[in-house]
Amino acid sequence: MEYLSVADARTRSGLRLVLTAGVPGPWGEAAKAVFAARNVSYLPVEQQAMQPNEELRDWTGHRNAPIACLDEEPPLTDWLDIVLLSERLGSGPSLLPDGEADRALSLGLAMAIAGPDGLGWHRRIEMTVAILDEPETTGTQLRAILGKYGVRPGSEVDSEERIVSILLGLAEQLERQKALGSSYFIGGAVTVTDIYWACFSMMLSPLPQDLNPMPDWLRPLYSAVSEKVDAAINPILIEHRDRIYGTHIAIPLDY
Ligand SMILES: N[C@@H](CCC(=O)N[C@@H](CS)C(=O)NCC(=O)O)C(=O)O
Repeated sequence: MEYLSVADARTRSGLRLVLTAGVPGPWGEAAKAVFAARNVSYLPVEQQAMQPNEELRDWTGHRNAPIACLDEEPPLTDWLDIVLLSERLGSGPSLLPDGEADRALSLGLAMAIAGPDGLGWHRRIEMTVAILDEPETTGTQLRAILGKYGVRPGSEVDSEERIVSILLGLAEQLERQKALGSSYFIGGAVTVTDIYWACFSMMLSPLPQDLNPMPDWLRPLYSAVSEKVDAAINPILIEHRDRIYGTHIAIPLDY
């Protein structure tokens, strides 16, 4: 993907979406998929993973990704704000169910996937906690960044339990839907929940290299899951995400 530099992006108007260049950051991939499904176009802007990104901070007040910057409006970093922006700007079928209870269920499950204390949050802890043991990270900026992501010695113990619980809950919901004749998380059509699960599943069981061309160092990190987590990846979850990528998200991934 071609990215604008922050300096160039600042001179442009319209929607600019800051994304971590070169890796499939799950929050960024989900934002891209949601905007695409809602026919919202944007200019991609480069963020560098785990770096200070000072120019970006100067522009938006934030250093990580994704960040959605629409004209002079305040930059949006939260997954929910990005989803609601796609609803506001986009066209075609909504990615949120009609009824309030179904809408709450859809957003609640997406929060379990992408929100604080959710699947992505805890999976990141599992993947990065070992960095704390590397002597060169002592006192560095990287250590400070990890601290903001809740990465502390021993924090991975709770993470495994939380990841398993979320995976079991997601699989239960798909089983319930299957019994009703639907292959989507809620109702009979694609919602943000389907898209967020598909994108975040890359952190546990990535699509093959030809569809998700990750750098060599990243694939083993994303793929290595504990036995307990592996046992909680019900095949219905993988069948679902393959179907969602096959139908609702552009592949091969381009980042
Ligand atoms: N602000 C986002 C979470 C964003 C996030 O955690 N981004 C991470 C993963 S894509 C990131 O930018 N990591 C690289 C970095 O921190 O430089 C939300 O609340 O939904």
